[in-house]
Amino acid sequence: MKKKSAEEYHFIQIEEKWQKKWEEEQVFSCREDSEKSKFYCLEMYPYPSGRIHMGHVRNFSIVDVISRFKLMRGFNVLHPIGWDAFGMPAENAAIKEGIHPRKWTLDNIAHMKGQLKRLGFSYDWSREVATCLPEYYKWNQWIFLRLLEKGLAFQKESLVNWCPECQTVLANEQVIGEQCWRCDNVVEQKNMEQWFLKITDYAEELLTGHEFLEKWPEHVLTMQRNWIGKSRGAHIVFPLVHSSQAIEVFTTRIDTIYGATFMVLSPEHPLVDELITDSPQKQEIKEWISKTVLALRQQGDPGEIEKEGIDTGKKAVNPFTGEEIPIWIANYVLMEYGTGAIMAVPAHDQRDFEFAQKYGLLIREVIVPEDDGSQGSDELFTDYGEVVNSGPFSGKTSRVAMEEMAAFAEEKGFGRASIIYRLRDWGISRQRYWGTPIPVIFCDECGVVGVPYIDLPVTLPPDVEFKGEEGSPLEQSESFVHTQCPQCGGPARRETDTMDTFFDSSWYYFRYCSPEEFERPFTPEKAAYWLPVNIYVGGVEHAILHLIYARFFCKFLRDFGLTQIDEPFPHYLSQGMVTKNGAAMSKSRGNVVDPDEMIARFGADTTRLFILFAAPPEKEFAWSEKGIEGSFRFLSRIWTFFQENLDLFESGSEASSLDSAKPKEQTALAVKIHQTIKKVSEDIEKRLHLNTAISSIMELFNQTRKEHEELRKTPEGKKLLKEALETMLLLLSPFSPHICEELWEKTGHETLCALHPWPDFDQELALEDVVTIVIQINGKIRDKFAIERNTSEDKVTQKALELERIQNFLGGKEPQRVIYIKNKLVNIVI
Ligand code: ANZ
Ligand code: ZN
Repeated sequence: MKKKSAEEYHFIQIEEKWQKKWEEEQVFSCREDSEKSKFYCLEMYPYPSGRIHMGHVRNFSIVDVISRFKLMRGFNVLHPIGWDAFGMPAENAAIKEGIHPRKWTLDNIAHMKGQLKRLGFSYDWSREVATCLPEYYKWNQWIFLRLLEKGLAFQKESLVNWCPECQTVLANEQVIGEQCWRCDNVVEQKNMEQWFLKITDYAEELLTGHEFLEKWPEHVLTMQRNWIGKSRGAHIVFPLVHSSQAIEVFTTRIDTIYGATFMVLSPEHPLVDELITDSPQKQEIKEWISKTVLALRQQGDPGEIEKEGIDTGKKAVNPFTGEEIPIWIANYVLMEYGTGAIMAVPAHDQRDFEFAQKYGLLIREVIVPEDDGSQGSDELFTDYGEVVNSGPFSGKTSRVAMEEMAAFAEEKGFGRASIIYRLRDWGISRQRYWGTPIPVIFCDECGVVGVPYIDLPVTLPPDVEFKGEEGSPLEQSESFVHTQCPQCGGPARRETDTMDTFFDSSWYYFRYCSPEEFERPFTPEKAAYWLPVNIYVGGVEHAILHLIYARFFCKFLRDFGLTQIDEPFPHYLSQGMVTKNGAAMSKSRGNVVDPDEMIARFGADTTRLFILFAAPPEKEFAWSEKGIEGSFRFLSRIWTFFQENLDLFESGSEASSLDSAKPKEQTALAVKIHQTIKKVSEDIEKRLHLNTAISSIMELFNQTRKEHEELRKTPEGKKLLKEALETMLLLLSPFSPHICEELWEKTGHETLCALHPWPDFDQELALEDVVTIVIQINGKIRDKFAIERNTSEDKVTQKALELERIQNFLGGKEPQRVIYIKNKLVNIVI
């Protein structure tokens, strides 16, 4: 048989051709359809920095495979994309290069959009959002006003981290060491009125909601749990001696209160001023405090700094012992946690112990190990145990004492059992231009007035200069700042702070459900159809903040009656890093691989295939030149092999193998085909092991190549060969969609491969280790079937007797005897 000379693999033309076709035919646009099951695939939308990087390619390729697979599986798939388009880099670029942030951002989006299109991702582009456009950020403002009405947005004076270089307030997590996360400049402290969202109202639900997040990586749940930081304990009030004031503390160990021999206040505690007001060392103490506050603020982890303190000279009364104990100020007590004051128990708390030793303070033991007698270790006993030296509570266990002491305090009116959280309210004010203006007006007469809904959006004024000097550029815009009070009509000022961009990303997945909605942030009915997101994929760097904020948004939007779901992302996959030469790809290391270059050299199909093949999604992925060449060779071989076998599909040859009922021919290749379908389906669907899915497609290809000469000799063989080839295209198409479309077309299909139903596998053929059982009746072969090796005799004979052909031969007669030869033969004697 004459083979055609192979046409070359011109991936550039092929990829362009199919991208155009998918777009023209709007193959991936979707709309609600109650008849169909929906599947919402989501990746973390990118920041339009200017160029797509390999981390994006990896993230988006993973989601694209799932999305295309689900589409072929018959789901109504929503796979949207958009841009996290506000933020500092745009403004910094404006300062440095004199380009307006809007132009810089939109140009970047246009460029990156082209890159995404060249990668052939199956987005519904009609749903694209960019958060920097008024049609999006109008709804940030709308949501903010709702929060304001409900008391969930409020203003508070607070010390903030201030980056003098970026001219903005930074969240604590944006301060790394003492430096700004973006520009590495040393961060300073500033006191300012800031807007906060009351996320702490949802602290408990954010914890209990973990119950519904079974499909989240355990380490991410742990990070969130620690971030929320729930502690059970008690609040206890210690009255001051010679004053009617009192200090309230939070403790998790009220059972140790008889050992509380001094108290410690945070240097920022509001009582400090009053306590030292008549102290002879007042000046000295004040200086020490301001020095310490600064050092504390600049230090990432206060656990690491040397403990230092100063005596106020004042005393408080331990309400349990009646004892007067000294009040100190120290750097290891934080104002942001609990009440900013502690009762110090140096015998049972490591920090208090170190402090007491350093300053010669009283140490009194009040807890001993329960199973005593054992090693009288020198180490501090910080565990629960038996309470001693504690008046009426002596002899009780810690647990019992904790309950009884809290009850006693409550009865006497100086305390109560309580729960606190480490989670703080979310400061959203940023002194920047390139963000959503907070829709609030300040009026001397009326105070803080929300902008009326009909006046939304409050748009960013174009008349600003970006000089990078002190203050927000918005403050410099006269047209923006000066306005009328919506209540009294008098002259008023606009808020010039803009919102943290995490606000934008907390609900964009709602907006995708109805990007055209113009009366509300999204259409509740549409959101009800699409949400929750079925799978969310993104980097672990967003595991705490973004995911907690998004969960918080979902919960209050539910309480506002806009959605019914409690959790937006029941399944979250955190994809691993992309590295090269052992380090994360980064410009500063100079080990960045440019996706555009790879697309130009090898094609999008190869780039996608390689990035998915070399590691499972959640693991680190190491870039290698050899690796991508290997993936290219694989696709080239597939290309060539199809060219050599196209004659099988020419007119006159039989119709597609997939369209006709398949004979369950027992050959190694038939088994391999069905095993591969099973493996690839389950690897994608159940385990997300995209890498092993690809390797099994490669195995199928290799086996097909090995057997094809032989198969071409018979009509049945040809048919099987065709089945193998077509199956391969269908299985490979979520990974490398363009080449598959091209070959699908070349093999005579008129519909798109991307829309073809995913192949089903034959249960019997797909069994892992299969044997063929021959059935004889009175010594003559009558039928055969496949079954898993070492299936029990009962099952095998039962199955044999049930086969239609055998039933026909038996004609209703009971067999006299059934003989089974293991894994080979069933002989029925009649
Ligand atoms: C007395 C005591 C005795 C404590 C003892 C511990 C052990 P978690 O578990 O993290 O909630 N604490 C309270 N507020 C503080 C603050 N603002 N800065 C620093 N430390 C603070 O820790 C609660 C414990 O941390 C509290 O219980 C308090 O010390 C301390 F044997 O009170 B404990
Ligand atoms: Zn007014």
